[in-house]
Amino acid sequence: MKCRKCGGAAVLELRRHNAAFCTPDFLEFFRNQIREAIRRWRMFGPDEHVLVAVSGGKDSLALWDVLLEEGYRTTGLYLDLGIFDYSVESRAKCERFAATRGVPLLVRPVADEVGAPVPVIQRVTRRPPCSGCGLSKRYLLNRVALEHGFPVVATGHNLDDEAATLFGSVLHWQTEALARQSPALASTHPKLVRRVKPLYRLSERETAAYAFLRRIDYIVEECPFAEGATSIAHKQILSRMEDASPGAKHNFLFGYLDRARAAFERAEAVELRECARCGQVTTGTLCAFCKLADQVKRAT
Ligand code: Q46
Ligand code: ZN
Repeated sequence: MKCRKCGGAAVLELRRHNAAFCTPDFLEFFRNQIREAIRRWRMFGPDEHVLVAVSGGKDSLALWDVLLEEGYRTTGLYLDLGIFDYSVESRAKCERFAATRGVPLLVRPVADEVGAPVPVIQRVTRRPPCSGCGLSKRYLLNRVALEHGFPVVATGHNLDDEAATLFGSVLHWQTEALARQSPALASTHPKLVRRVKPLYRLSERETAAYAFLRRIDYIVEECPFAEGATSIAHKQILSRMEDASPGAKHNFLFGYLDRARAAFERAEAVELRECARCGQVTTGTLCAFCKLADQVKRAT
């Protein structure tokens, strides 16, 4: 196997690109995909201070690594979900990453904000753990960014994540979710911070290879609640399709972004208000986060 760029010995084959790369050329390919994502979706400019949401996993730390290498001004944000050893270890990975590179990291425990950690939220709400967890993460990312005056939040969602989310939304024809599915969500309200996903062009396998080749120390174990989550089942289905037909995930996601998304966006324009309690953006009177915190308070 030879590197497509230099003809040297390749370390990684990328079937969907019909290419193989040596280590330096793969790293360059990876950074180029991120540059292209940032450019094409005008995610942020060189002078903007980017808040990078990090979980301690390969994707978000690889993203942070590339943004630092590219010279962006960044601060990490770790939301401590309180999920047993998984949270203890993943927090330690983020703290070590930030310390060795001398970059700032904000840490916010979800329990301080909602009133209880994710496992207790799950018991109280009797809903899948990812439901309260995902809601809290989305809400806190935005609020912390606003509080600190960051113009943009970057998350480590990759091509596999985005294709799986799209697949789930299509299966149930969740038109609101389809309208919001994008590598870059503009700020449509003064209290909504722009949200971007610079890894959306890169697969999970590619981010794993990047993290390995760059010797990034990340948490390999998944969140214990990930097992059995529907998003994992969707990822497995898409991976089977990818094996049979390399490029299937890419075509599914990119075809949607290029040809279908605009129609959903037009159809789902909603009126935004501010939550009567916390002032964050919502479509109702009280936001979903404040309702969740009320439910936790009543039960604990
Ligand atoms: S952390 Fe939270 Fe994920 Fe764990 S509980 Fe589900 S949403 S799986 S990315
Ligand atoms: Zn609220």
